[in-house]
Amino acid sequence: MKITHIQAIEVLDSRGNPTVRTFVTLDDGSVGVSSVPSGASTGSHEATELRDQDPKRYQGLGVLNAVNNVNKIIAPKLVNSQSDKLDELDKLMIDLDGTPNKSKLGANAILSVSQALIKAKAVSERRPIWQIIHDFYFKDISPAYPKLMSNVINGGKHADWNFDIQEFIVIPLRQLPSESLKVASEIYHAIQKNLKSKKLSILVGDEGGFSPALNSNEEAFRIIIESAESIGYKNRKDYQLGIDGAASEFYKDGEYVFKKDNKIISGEELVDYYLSFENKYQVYSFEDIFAEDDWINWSLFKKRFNNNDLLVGDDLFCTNTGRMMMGHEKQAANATIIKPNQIGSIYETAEAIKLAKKYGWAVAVSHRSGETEDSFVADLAYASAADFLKDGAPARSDRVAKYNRLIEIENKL
Ligand code: 2PG
Ligand code: MG
Repeated sequence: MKITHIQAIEVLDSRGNPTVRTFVTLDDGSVGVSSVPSGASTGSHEATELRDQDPKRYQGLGVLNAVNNVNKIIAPKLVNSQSDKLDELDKLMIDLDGTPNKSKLGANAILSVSQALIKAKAVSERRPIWQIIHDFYFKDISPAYPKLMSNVINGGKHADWNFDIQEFIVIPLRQLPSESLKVASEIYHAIQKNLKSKKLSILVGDEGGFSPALNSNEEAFRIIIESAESIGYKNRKDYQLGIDGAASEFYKDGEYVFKKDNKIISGEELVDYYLSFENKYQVYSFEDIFAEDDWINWSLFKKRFNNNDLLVGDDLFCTNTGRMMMGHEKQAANATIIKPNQIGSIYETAEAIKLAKKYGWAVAVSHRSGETEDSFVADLAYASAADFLKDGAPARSDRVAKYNRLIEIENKL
């Protein structure tokens, strides 16, 4: 099919900040629409999210320049091209940008087109989005349902007053998305009931998880375990626990500052602190527990922790194959987060997933804290047989959109 029209507009994300939405039209009339998400605890090695920096609009967060780059620079180049060669179209946009981190056109601009092209192809061929992604990028592997990583207690930058650790995550141990979602939702509501009974707040953070005024970071584990037990779910058998430290956010001058626990500790002491989570609460997944360039402590923890558990690089890798190669060489992790907007195109995202699989790492395709109703990552997770789909709480439309999309896929719709 020929691409006949590409148009981007500025819309809002779940935090109420501007983001890019792009419409790609093909000559049979098929339209693909896609919006890009936005992070709060962003890694410094991420591709550029182009913001206008005009203080007179949206506190400088407008994306009219990125929108303009789609409409005035990308569209004239891509319109009239064939839509089938998805990777070549992505490479064309990467070349058009010409910078190592997409700082000219913006990763938000390029990714919105990259995703909308796939969606337009899906509409045109009357096939699900995951099938287009699978057949184009992952045809050597069978699609598979990811397990869910559901962020039920929010701290760090997503609930900017409370826990230093950004996310406390429940990972249901079920095969089907519908069964996993039921476990996550039931635990989420058990936590809500438990907090209410303790006269604690049930207000939520950016990803829909609760952010109660507990006395320490660790107490969040006890709340989750106690709540889950109250409805018959036993840690390890029914679900695993995970954290996302987003530790770059509390790394200051070579030390880690835990405001909640009133302590400042070194990287080596932090290794012991996290190992105590593994022993005391059977925490299974450890994401971004050290700062994004603190390679030494990543590798130290990897040596000392139970290697059946997960040490997950997010800001550490930024969905960037170059960073992943460094991580492999340094034995710094055994799993990676995959966020398309960290790198800025689906072609490069697919390359990162393939590399992670080659290394034998677990793959967690992920949302961002600022999301939209676009559920592209659910299709990507299934198409690439990712081990996990990381999303927020099983509540709020921006988060539930991805979970519900997996349920649609499970029901072959
Ligand atoms: C993370 C994400 C998503 P943000 O750190 O993993 O949970 O947060 O999008 O703010 O980077
Ligand atoms: Mg993270």
